[in-house]
Amino acid sequence: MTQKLKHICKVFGIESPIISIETLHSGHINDTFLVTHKNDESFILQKLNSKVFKNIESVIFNKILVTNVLRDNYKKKNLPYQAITYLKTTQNKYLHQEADSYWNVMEFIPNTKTLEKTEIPEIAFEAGKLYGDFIVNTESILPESVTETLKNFHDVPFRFTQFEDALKVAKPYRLELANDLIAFAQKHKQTMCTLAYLRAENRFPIRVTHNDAKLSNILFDNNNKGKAVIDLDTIMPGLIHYDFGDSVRSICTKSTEDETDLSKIYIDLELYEAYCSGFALKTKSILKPEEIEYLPLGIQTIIFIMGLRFLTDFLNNDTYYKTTHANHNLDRAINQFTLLASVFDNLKAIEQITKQHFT
Ligand code: GN1
Ligand code: MG
Repeated sequence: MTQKLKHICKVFGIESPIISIETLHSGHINDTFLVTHKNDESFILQKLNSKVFKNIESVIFNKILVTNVLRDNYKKKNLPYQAITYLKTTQNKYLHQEADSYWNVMEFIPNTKTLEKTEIPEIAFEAGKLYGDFIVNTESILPESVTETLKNFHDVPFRFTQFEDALKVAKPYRLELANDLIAFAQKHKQTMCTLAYLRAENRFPIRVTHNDAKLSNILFDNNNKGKAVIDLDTIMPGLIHYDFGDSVRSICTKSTEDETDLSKIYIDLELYEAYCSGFALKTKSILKPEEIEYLPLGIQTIIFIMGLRFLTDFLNNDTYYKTTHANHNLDRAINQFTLLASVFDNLKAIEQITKQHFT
């Protein structure tokens, strides 16, 4: 493998001496490697999953378009962030295809780190500002100029159909294990379809959105200041609610998606207050009242979608997400539905905090 990876590096103009190539294990879909080069210069090598992303050219186009705009805006407005720099191959392309593998390479931003979870409100506040500024600074891009590379990605009716198809073919022992989760999904289906119906009625502006706006997709510097938004593979036209909600589901709980001790999985209102105030600070002036009104439903809907997708993959014998142990997807679905139940229990407080920061 290392020889193969070194060859890909060469295609992107990264010559010897390469000091090390290390696999990064955080993603559920693509394969990612950290390449350490001479002079402390490092790169991120990414092999895109072509089973998931059928239109990889457009994925790359979306990423380049957005990073270029972010870079210009950060500079123009003197914002303390950095945009990702993608490398070109010796053939002047951002994407390299070899057999059925697709590769792209980014510069690694030195002195930065990612976090899987946090207990620190200042970090949640920073994350809110960074993702808020992402939305504000991509506003100048026409949403139509960005391709919807994964159709209906955050659409509950679509995800529910996939779930129902999985129910029909699932093995009996999997159905049995997932019994309570299946009932939970069916019980909440109707409410969780609300945003999709409102979107179909054109009730919200369509924006350029990140669509995987979780904590681990932020680079923080050594002082815990937000430095860069990463993982731009799912940039598409979308609703602000899902980016906001995805951040809340990953930032405003002290546990990760893989936590199995259910007593540790709950929405932390102090972290929510901090995240919300950072996000509101940046976006308040551009958001429409109907967008603000439905932010709390955005939180619920995206957590529901994640739980449902993990559950569906479990019923389909774990073919979509990478897993490390039997029932991993089931555990993740339990985790997400537990978090959602906590959001339901704290909804009044969440609505109040949201209102307070956005008005
Ligand atoms: C996947 O691979 P990663 O971690 O960037 C998934 C997201 C989910 C996430 C769950 C293309 O993202 O939708 O939120 O796992 N991406 C795709 O953490 O399905
Ligand atoms: Mg992602």
